[in-house]
Amino acid sequence: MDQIQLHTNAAGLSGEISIPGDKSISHRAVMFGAIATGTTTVTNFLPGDDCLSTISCFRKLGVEIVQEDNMVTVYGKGLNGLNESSEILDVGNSGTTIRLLMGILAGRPFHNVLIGDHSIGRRPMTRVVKPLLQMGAKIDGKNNGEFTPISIRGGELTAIEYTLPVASAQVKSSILFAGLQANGTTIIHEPAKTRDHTERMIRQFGGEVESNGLSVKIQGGQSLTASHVNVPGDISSAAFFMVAGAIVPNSEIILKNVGLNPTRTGIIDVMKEMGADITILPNEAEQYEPTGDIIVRTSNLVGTVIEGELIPRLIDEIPVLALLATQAKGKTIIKDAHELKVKETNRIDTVVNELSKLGASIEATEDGMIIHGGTALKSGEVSSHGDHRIGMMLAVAALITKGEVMLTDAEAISVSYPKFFNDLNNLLR
Ligand code: SPQ
Repeated sequence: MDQIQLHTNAAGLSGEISIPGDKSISHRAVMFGAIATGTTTVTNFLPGDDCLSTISCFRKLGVEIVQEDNMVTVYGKGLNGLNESSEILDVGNSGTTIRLLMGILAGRPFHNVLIGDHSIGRRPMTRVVKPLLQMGAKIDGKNNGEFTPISIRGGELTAIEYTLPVASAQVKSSILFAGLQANGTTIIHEPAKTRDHTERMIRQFGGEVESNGLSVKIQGGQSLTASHVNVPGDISSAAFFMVAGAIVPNSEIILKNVGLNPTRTGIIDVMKEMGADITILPNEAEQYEPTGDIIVRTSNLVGTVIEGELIPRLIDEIPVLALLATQAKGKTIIKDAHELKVKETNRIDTVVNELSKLGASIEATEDGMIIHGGTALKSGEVSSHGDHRIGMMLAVAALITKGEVMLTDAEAISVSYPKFFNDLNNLLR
């Protein structure tokens, strides 16, 4: 609950930073390493609290994992190498850990209990529990399996064909992990394309998965082989500096080694549409995940509409895009983003409330928000409410305010970007 004073009235940002490893890919590298046979090495791993929760859970399931800062070695013994944990598995603040882990445990013939922090305790689990029950796992939890604690007894699974009710990479990935262990071919249909890191990593670890438009097909009974994963920088972390570079006067910054997987680059498309001065320099090397450098300069921005199939491609960037919109000419409308209500906080309400405290003209709608741009932000006391992305968005907002801005619960930022303030300080002119 500590309160810190944020840097305000920045004279400009300049220089370059290397963006830390992608959170989604870091989780998956540990998970695939744990269920593959052999020694998996991970470089540029993100040592954020969420990914450390994933490591801790797999250690409790009997997997030897050595982690030193951003280097990880996972000594996988295959799916059969996992054991029942003698302790409760605590996923901390991480939705990705609990939902993907449930897919893995659904096919393991033993019992485990999963818990998390206060925020995890209010995030919906039925979206994962329902298909896994259909496949044959035994799962229960508070409110008929909607909330933690979740108890899971895995076993023999049968493949299903399943249409996701919401566009969610976590639900898709959870079913893919279960499908890997099921009898038959599992087919998943998505309402809109979500991040495909799980599919790419199945192939990287020697497995087969077929992607065809909005459908994904996986054959059960496959075993995976250890690999080396060099994690690209996280575009969701780069997003804070992309927006900072565009709105802080007198700025020009270079963000090195950013993941440019097309299922994640919605923020680049929207910022370009809003008139941001952004240059992308793709890396040539052929990799499982495309990467590149991003150059951003202070920009004249105009409002836009963010909706539809774009939403899953930038879902985690909406808080910082809302801030960007406060500095654009005209109105920005964000819709079709109901999913924001079930993230670490209700990100529609927290963004609207916290940015309003700094003088933004922003209103919540049923499935998003409307932002009237061109407002100068003012001093105030704000809170992350324990949500890392809200904390970083507010730290970027402070850069363009004249008076004092105090932030409560800044420590939440270590969930996805432990060195955020170091990198920000390095860019300040
Ligand atoms: O892991 P967690 O807590 O769910 O993290 C968030 C985030 O902001 O970092 C969401 F709150 O990212 C999710 C993302 O929103 C990570 C993710 C993944 O790695 O598969 C997918 C998205 O969630 P979803 O529910 O749309 O599948």
